[in-house]
Amino acid sequence: MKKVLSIAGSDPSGGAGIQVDLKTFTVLGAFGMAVPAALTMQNSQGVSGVEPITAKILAQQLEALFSDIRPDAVKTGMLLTRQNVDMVARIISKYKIKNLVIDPVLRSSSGRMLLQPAAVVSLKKHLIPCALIVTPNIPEAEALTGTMIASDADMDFAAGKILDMGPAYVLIKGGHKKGPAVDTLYGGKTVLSFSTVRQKGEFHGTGCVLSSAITVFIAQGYSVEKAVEKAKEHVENMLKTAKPVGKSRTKYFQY
Ligand code: PXL
Repeated sequence: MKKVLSIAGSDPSGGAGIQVDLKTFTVLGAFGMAVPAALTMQNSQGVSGVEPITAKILAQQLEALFSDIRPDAVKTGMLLTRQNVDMVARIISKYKIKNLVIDPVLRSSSGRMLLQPAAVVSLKKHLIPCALIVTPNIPEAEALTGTMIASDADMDFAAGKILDMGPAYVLIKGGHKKGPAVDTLYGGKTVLSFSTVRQKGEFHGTGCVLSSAITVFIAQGYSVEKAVEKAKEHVENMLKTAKPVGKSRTKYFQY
């Protein structure tokens, strides 16, 4: 049995954050664990509030877990504060967690800030160096590197800057660009592009599901390249059956 952990925000509507991470872990055959680093108040119409879990309580949750159970892979999502980013980095280093997937969540689709600006520096300096793979979308890659990404050359340049921070791989998700959705994986022997047909509609939690699926496949022993390929397949399948759950047209993954 492979054990995987999500350290991320709570989305009570069940479409993103630790709730959807656990659903993804379960459906892909892993034993899922979850530590909330922040709470969100939200429904299908958007995020109306965010509240951090204190770094002290975050540390107590992680220490209780890691002193007993060793996860095969860990992902981080919404961490909200600099203190939480630093605490996660400290504990991940202390327990020598190697299979770390970082989804550098900055904002919700509705535009709400999910990582405080002061935390971006800590993410780059302390947490990203511990990662096996970081999975930014284009706005996140721009924020991490302080560069604009308008062309393929811009994306290559930004990927190089993120790899310089120390992770083994970076997957830049092209969904925020016009045209076909192409995700590009840097860090292996060759640059790999994963292109998918763009699905109609607005979706909630796509990034969370992708990074969770990558985490499971890495725990199961797949190479990063294969884990990304299989995770992309999973997301593509889930997009086909996604449905609105509330008053907005935003679609949620149906597990
Ligand atoms: O998809 C980004 C995201 C991550 N984590 C939590 C969220 C959201 C978006 O709303 O609520 C908890």
